[in-house]
Amino acid sequence: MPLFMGLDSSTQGLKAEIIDTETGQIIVSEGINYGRDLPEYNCPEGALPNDDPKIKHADPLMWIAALDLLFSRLQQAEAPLNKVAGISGSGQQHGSVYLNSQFEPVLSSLDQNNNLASQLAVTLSRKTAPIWMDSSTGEECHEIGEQFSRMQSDSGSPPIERFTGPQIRKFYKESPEKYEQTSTIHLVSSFMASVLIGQNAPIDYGDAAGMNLFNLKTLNWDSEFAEFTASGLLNKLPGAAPSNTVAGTLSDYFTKYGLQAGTPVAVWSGDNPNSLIGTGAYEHGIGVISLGTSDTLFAAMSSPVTDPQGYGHVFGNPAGGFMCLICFTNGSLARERVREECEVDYNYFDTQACTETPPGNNGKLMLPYYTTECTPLVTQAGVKYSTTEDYSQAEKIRAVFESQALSLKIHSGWIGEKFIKLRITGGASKSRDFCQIIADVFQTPVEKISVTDSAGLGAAIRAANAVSGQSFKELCDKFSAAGETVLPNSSNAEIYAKAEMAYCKLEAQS
Ligand code: XUL
Repeated sequence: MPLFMGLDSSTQGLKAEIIDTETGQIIVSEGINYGRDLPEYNCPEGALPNDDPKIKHADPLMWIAALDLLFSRLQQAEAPLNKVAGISGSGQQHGSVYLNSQFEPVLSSLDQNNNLASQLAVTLSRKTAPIWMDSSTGEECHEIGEQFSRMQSDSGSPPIERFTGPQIRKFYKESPEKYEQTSTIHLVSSFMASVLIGQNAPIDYGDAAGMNLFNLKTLNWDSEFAEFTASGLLNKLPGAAPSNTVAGTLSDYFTKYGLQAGTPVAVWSGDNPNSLIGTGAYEHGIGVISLGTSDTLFAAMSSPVTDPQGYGHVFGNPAGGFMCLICFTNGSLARERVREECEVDYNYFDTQACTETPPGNNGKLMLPYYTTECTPLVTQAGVKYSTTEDYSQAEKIRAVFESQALSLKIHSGWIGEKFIKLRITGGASKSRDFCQIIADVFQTPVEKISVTDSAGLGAAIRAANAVSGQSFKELCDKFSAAGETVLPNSSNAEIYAKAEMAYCKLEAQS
């Protein structure tokens, strides 16, 4: 029974997926929620409270306390941990952990009678870790952008507030002494992998590309970017490695949960690169739309083209080559606000509203900026409508669906490829009407996939690939098969081509 484990250290919690690659079954799926299970860390939604809404940090000790808790729960539930033949993981992207010279010595002599958080507390040179939701580095992005006109073409993205480089520069400027005391700066992914293997683990190309420090042309750290970001930074970064690298073997500490010491641990990656694998979209031609708190669109790329507007990003594809990612902050956040404003239940919202309104919504669109938006960049929240006429409940609901679908289409145009199909995942994919609107706007078939944790599944598949050499095709055919397909209605093509132009105009006016 060849079992592999994928861990998913996300904003809200830590999950584990154990897959059996012979039967094609996910045999264990278990999770910890930080707010519910670890309230003492004061990060109910994944971030510590802060008076400045732009600052979003988390306690990195909470992430490793979750490892202890999750493994002990799995052990209690008699999960076959002793049969796990390989482990990998997924981390929320961009977040960074700052460690002093004690990190590796403490890791190599962990005491099984004590927990991870209390033993590793002394190894933090910065008590908190900025996460991807932080947008407080506008000044640093400006400075980096002024210095390097090649940042986007070489790193895959212009300087971005939540990316690790600008975050490190802010720390270096504000706390130079603590920066000096820092020996190693890890991403969430490489930090968690290091704890598992008892020594510093490398950062994979997928997650490295979300730092404004990695050069996609050389597939290594860019020494000029690093030195300008913070003096001496190159010496504080772990190595960068392909995503199928085995980073090391499981530390003896984890045998207390019934895991086997010496189990190979493949390098971890970011949640979006892992999801590319977990949704079976590792080859180009398939676009994935993941409908979550924020919505993302990602796809494997044949060559690393960049977005002229600077909203889209290029990361490493764990299966080799590159992937693009576009993140829309107002995802289910906006849909949920519209549902609440309309005072309707999910049944009406997901299945009825669109039957009462025609495709194109008689020209009624909206810019759904319930919060600030990263695609396009909108720094002041505020919803705008395309007409001053009243919107009925049903019209408002269709307006949010159609506007989000149009924005996904418009802001993915730079990728320059027509997708053969789209795969759709996440909570709102259960709305058949939203899937139909997306299929019609893109004029592309939309396949629903039922994977609940595509990042965790992708990590388990990567572990199997790295450790046992099974191909992504073989693994994804077993685990990421599509469910229902929603076909585009060609008679709506013209309506949405016109709506696309109207939406572009509305966006340009705002
Ligand atoms: C991508 C991004 C988010 C996080 C969520 O650039 O910031 O999707 O990875 O964990």
